Amino acid sequence: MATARVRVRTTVPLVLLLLLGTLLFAGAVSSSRERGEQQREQQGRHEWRGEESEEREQQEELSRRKPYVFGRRSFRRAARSEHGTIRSLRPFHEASQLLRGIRDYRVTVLEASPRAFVLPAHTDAHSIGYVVQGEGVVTTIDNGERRSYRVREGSVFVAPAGAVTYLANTDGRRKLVVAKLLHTISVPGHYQFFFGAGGRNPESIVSSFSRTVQRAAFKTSSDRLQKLFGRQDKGVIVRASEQQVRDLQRHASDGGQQHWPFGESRGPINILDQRPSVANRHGQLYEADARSFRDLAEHDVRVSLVNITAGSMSAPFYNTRSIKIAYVVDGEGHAEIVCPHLAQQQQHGSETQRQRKHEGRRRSREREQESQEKSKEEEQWRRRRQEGSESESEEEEQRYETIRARLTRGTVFVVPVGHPVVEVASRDSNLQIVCFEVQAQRNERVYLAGQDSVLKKLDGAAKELAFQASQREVDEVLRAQQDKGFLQGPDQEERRRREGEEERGRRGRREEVAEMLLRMATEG
Ligand SMILES: [Cu+2]
Repeated sequence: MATARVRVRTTVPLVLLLLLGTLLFAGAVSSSRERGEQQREQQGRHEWRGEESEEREQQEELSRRKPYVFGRRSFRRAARSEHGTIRSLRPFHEASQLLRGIRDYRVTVLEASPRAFVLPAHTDAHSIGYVVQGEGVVTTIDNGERRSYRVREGSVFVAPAGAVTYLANTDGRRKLVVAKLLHTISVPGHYQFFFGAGGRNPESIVSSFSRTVQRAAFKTSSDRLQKLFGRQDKGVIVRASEQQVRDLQRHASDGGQQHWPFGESRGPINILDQRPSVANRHGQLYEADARSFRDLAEHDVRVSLVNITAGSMSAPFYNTRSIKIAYVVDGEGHAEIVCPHLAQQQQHGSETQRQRKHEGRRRSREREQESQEKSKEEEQWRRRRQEGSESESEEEEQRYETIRARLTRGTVFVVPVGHPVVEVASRDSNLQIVCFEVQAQRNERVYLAGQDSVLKKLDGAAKELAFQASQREVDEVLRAQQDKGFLQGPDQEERRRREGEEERGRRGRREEVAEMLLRMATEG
């Protein structure tokens, strides 16, 4: 437990910075990303790129099998300069139909080099940032007021749509990494960056007006305007001098959520400074929502950090209302997500195959016809499902498919409403995940195992009927697990036995801890 804590503390400032950087970066990146996408589209029209389409097919196949899991390769670069990148996950609803419910949200990650500065911009989306690593200063101009805040690993900050925002990595040696959730409010699932201050790269929105309008608006000659808005060409992320970083820091505060709800307080909070809402030797859960963090109130989003001790796991649970969008901050492990949709799709798939056989081979016709057929099949299938219980149909059993996702730093996974999930840390490292839960209000985490398992709360008779077993038998099983929230992981038991059997010369737990601490210290 001590190890877990230490690890979290060291990673959190970094995380905050990262988040911030990401937030800023994401804005900047987006516009160039969209441009890149357009270019790619145009290229595609001119030349056939076999490799790309193969890769796309592979990705599509993967997203069919694991629609809730996105590896590092699922990100596109939205902006890049010598001093940092902004990467962006493509819109969820484009990745899978099953993710339509979060089509308004996007995930971006900003990585800013030491002393990098992300240019001032506004976006047509709200953004909620979590600093994964490093430290920096975030500034927003909102309602005519400029506010600057210091952020570090664990900081959560909100930049409302339209507010001019900029960010600097204030550390001279470490990267700043920020993971951001963007809430799009204009074009669902798409966001754009708008640079006012700037020059040629990124292009300034100001210099995009006609010359005559610019002259009239600024009451200045075209020459002087061109000089001012035609110079900067180093991209969205540039490098600041030490002096400039000091200047940016001068008016920055730490954010003052400690007065909430008694006074007006704004600015980021550090989630790792909060008391964990669940904590034991197997893990801790830190949370920020509208109650603890005013800025989140209007977004209906909860941000949490889960730290699972090496070899431990979260208790299986589901969310009653929230859709969880998770980003792996550090460590390794895996998640299991139980999904009825995929099982239904599979049944559907085998059903239509059978149907095709009966219908004979009419398959080599034109595409259009094929898709018409498909939708006909789909409709037949749907109708049959609706009739379901009346006609004896073989496919009416409720079944689930388990999606197993390998988790490493940078993996994103989504857990839809009601879907049970478990997260397991590898034996070698703590697993840290930042979660953005949308539709947070009145959401409840319901545990399926552990001391506060919902199954324990069933009526005695309901237990007997549901399990076809005596109440005592049922209770015996349900009471065996005494921990709650975080539990011992699947491998630990076995490992402990093995450790006991093996000789003393072997690496002990204590040495592992020391090694981990050392790694933490040197990684920074
Ligand atoms: Cu599902």
